[in-house]
Amino acid sequence: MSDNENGKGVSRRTLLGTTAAAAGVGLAGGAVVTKDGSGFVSTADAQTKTAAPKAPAARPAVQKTEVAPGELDEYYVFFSSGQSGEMRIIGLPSMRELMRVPVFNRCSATGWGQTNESLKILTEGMQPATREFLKSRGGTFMNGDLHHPHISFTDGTYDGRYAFMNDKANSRVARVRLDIMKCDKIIELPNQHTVHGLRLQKYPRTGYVFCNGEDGVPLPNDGKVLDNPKEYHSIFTALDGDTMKVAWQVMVSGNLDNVDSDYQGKYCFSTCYNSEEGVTLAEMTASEQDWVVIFNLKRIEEAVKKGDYKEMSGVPVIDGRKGSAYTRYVPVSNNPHGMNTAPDGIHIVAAGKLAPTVTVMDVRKFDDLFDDKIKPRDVVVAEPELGLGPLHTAYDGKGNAYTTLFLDSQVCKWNIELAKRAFKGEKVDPIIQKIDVHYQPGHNHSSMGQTKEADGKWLISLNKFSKDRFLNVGPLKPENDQLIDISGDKMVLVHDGPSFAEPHDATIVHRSKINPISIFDRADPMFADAVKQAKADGINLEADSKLIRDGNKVRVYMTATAPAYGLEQFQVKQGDEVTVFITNIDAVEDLTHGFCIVNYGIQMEIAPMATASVTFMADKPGVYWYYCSWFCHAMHMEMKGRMFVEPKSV
Ligand code: RUQ
Ligand code: CUA
Ligand code: CA
Repeated sequence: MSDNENGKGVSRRTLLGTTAAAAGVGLAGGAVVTKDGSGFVSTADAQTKTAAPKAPAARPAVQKTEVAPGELDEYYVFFSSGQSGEMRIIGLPSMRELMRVPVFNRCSATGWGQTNESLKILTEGMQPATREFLKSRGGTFMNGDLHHPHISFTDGTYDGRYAFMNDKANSRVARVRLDIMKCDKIIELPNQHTVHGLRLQKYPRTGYVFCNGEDGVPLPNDGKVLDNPKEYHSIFTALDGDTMKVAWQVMVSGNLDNVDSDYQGKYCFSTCYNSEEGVTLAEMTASEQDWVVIFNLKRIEEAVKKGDYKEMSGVPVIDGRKGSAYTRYVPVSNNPHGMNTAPDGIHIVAAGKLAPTVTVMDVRKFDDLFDDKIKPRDVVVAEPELGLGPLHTAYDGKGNAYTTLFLDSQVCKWNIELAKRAFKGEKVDPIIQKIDVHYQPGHNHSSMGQTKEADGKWLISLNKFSKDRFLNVGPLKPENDQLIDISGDKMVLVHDGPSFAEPHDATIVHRSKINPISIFDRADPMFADAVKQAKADGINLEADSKLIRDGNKVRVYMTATAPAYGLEQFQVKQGDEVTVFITNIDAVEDLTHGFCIVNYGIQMEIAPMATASVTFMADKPGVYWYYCSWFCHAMHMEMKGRMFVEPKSV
């Protein structure tokens, strides 16, 4: 058991030489002080706090994380990977990494970003100007910044259909099919410059995918405007999760950071840290207060129906700036960050970031707010002071909330009812416990905690720094995703989990909700184009291995069944455009084949009963071996063949 878990009132603050009342947040280049002005914390101070390395000792609580060989985890965790651009699947409580699903990145193992199937997904939802921009740059973005993966809902809980996620880097939203754990749709959001916060409609179902536009730019962004802040706009988007098309957008005042939605299907709400509409750090932190924007879904849908919008880039954009009937702006302390709905269906919490407080609102009051029966601040029912740098809040379904404190490197457990009573003036302390985490936590997540089925068993804290917690691997260190047992009265830290850049967010889903298949259905839309082309060429993908020449286009069809390809060689001409279609006809669980052409930069995965295809120019003459790159058989090394590219003129 950690000897410093009872962080409340001890060591940390003494170390920092400050108190819970101190509201200063250290930022590179100087400290920012909030209105009470009492506390400066330099980044250097905050980041030199490291614990002395401890020798492993017998700790019974840790055994709860042990998943014995051959046993399965109880939960799936869908992890983002930030600037790595992929989605990761981790098992909980073991914290073992189970899978990486390429989404906004390129993947050498699967051929994501190279196969025709993936290129279609990566390019079909692009804006025309982006398609043009990328023409001379390989046709797709090479990078992405995946922050927020969230699972589709039906009636307030996960339905196991899809995961949706954002790409902050290139303003895209992706969908992963959870039956096959592959991305099937990507859309670039028009009129938005970055998409940050992403959450889903919880009721009656998803439904909408809510996407926050973080940065404002001139609209249209055509180089005519630089210094007129009035023409800079941030845009909120509601996507239709079934069609992956924009349903509508809302132009807001300020910017948008994180978002969440209610359990009634009536509202969603976003934090804004740049109500100042500034373009520099000093400008963005100048005000004492920013706000939470509340979106009234019904009113917005009616506005779209009756045409109260401007069409921009082919989608309806509603004016939801301050004073609009479609939104309300609730003032909160400067530069809020996380926005998290409690599983009680009533409370939502905006985290203060630059303020030591979080703001609790009651969604039942929003109808009156929109009818102007109450003032914006009247929806606030508590504002407990928790510590320095509150970023995100998770819940246990038993009335308690768990807020990460970035600067304090702690998770604070507090009680919502107690916070409400304290807000009314009663002398009660809503804080139940603080636990040290290592170090500087961003998001945290509880098991099923973002659904009405929150079960109060586990909490993970996604810490941005690991410092001394792992063997040193050089200047670039892993992050540390820590597992905390929250099933008892006290939080107990039970596991350190190093992870590569940069899990921002995660969703913990009970395994009963997720039911992936093991062998592809031949009717799967993932390879429908290949099936169509084969049919046109008179090819039966599951039986035929054959080359079809069509002018200088060559289509090579072959089966793969361990340990042989249907063709041990094929011959093309220099200058041909070659498409290779491989069909894995091994209907055997876990028997994946690969296809790699040596010195041609070609590599892809072909899962059981799937077809995958890749197109390339055969512009280098010679003999090129192709081989199976996924270990499939005792004779896997021998699963190969030769491509002969005949020179143009000999
Ligand atoms: S954000 S560390 Cu990109 Cu989810 Cu808060
Ligand atoms: Cu087929 Cu290895
Ligand atoms: Ca601000």
